Amino acid sequence: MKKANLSAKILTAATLGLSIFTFAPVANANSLVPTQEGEIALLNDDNTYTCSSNAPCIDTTLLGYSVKSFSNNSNNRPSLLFVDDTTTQNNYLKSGLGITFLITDEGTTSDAGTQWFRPVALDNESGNPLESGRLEVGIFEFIFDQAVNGLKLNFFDVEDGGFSGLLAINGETVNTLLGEGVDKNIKTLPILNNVTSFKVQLGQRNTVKFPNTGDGVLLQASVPEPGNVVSLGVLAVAGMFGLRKGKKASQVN
Ligand SMILES: [Ca+2]
Ligand SMILES: [Ca+2]
Ligand SMILES: [Ca+2]
Repeated sequence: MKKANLSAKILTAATLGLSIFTFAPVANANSLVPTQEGEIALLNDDNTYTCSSNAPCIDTTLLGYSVKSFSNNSNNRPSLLFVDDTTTQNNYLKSGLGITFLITDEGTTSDAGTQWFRPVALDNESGNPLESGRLEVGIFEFIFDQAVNGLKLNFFDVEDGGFSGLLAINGETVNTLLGEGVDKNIKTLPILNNVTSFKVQLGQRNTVKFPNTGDGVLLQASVPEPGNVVSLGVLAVAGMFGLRKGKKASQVN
């Protein structure tokens, strides 16, 4: 990429970030969901960060937290995590295979104009995205640089009960699992305080209600106080371009 192009790209993105910040409603100002669509760079055991697709790679350390992905019995390949808004269709590639987020998903369509964490389940054997990246199932731990108060978690579209919810807080098992709900429901957990980390399960593969696919679930997280998390557009944009020094996010297509 030519230098001029890169500068123009950063400028465009920075302008976009700023406008998102300027016009964001107060209620969303402290969302932990990055405002840009793309893939969350996941924390590895060796303290490096990895994106696995050609989507914009988002460095959440600039927002004060890191995300780890976990396997379980039905999901023995840790899932990927994206930020998605159904206003746009997205076409990404992982190792040449498509991850396509539609404006209307087959089962899990959030309202346009709202950003959600969106898991992408991978095939246990091949590691390929299931359902073209549209099976929204995974287990993730969010680890904060500093403890946060007033943490609010919204789960979108929990239709099959007993799988999705909070698995652990600050490393201690809690298993607050959500019951089933109607299509497009949003379930909010009681506010959590003094949180250094939380682990959630989003959805489940091959459930009783959805034996051939699974129950897809999305997540939002937010905090009430501006001082809690250094979020806001410019920093998120800086993260996308890997401008932070010290921690590296590698990208593998
Ligand atoms: Ca989208
Ligand atoms: Ca889906
Ligand atoms: Ca669902």
